[in-house]
Amino acid sequence: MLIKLPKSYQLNEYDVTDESVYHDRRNVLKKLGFIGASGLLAQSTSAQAGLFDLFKKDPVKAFTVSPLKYQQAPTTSQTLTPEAKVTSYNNFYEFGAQKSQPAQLAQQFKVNPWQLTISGHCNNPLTLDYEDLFSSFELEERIYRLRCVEAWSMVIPWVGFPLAKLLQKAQPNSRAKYVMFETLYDPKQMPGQKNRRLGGGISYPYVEGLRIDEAMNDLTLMSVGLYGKTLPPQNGAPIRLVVPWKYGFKSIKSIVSIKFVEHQPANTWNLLIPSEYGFYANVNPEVAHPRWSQASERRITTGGLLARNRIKTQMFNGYGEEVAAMYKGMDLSQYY
Ligand SMILES: Nc1nc2c(c(=O)[nH]1)N[C@H]1C(S)=C(S)[C@@H](COP(=O)(O)O)O[C@H]1N2
Ligand SMILES: [Mo]
Repeated sequence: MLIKLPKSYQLNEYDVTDESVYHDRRNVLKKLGFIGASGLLAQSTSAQAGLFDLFKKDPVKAFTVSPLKYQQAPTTSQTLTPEAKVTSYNNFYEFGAQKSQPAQLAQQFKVNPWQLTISGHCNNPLTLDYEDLFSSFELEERIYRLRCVEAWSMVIPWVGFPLAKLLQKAQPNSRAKYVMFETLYDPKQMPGQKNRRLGGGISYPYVEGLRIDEAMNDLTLMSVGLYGKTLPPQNGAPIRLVVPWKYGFKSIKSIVSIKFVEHQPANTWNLLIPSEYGFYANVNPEVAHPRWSQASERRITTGGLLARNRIKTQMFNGYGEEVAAMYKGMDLSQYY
């Protein structure tokens, strides 16, 4: 029996921050004199978002990252989410189901040596070692919005290469209809894989999948870095997927296996709660999650105290021009 206890997913659309932060916030608010002992529940969402800044100081920078050589992205008018937030507010249940846990519990995670295997229905199966991840393909910067199914979002400057380049190298054959991804399984290093409660009740390894055309889309990125440096462990070092038009759970971290398969592969959140999380998981403001609306999101930026960071969610997270054609004729409320 799967235990359905991932905390962040039990909260309503305005309370998407993890519980420990929530309780801290109550205390901070009380100390600052903003509220009486029972006042916070009546306070607005925006107050909660802004106050995140107050007590969430710079994360412990114990993790080692090194600079990368890459082609810079064109400048953007979007406000980037500060690096300190990208690396301290994470979903990586292998290192704990609360947002602050991965940054703390993943610090000793060993990413070198690493092996990423590409196999299945292809003519040229291959294995990339740690160094190959950074040298086999030209690295480029991509500034993408990341929209979590929990209704928060960030704008992140990733560094990586299109997944298509790697897949082409493996030469998939006509039986390759889907691509399956797997995260490292190593309970000695990943405490959430040993402890069911810490790991949010998930059966590990974490797995994900894409249809072959989605995998080949130019937007689909294999990321090896962010903010110009290698990925910190909590963001999925040494290599993770980034699929910007889909909910964040599709963007699987710390990948060891990519496999060409004939049939739609399983994906972790769908396995855990199929009525709430599908295979496609395209960002869609019109299809509500059974327990909260997806019409808007809390954009995590610098946002000062009481700043209003709630914005409208865009279809396909704003990437419709590049991806909508792939879903022509599909009922996206059925294929959520
Ligand atoms: N292996 C693995 N990959 C994962 C997750 C996870 O728990 N385990 N969480 C997913 C979710 S829900 C989100 S929103 C993103 C978060 O990525 P970030 O922490 O780099 O922002 O990673 C995704 N990839
Ligand atoms: Mo997510």
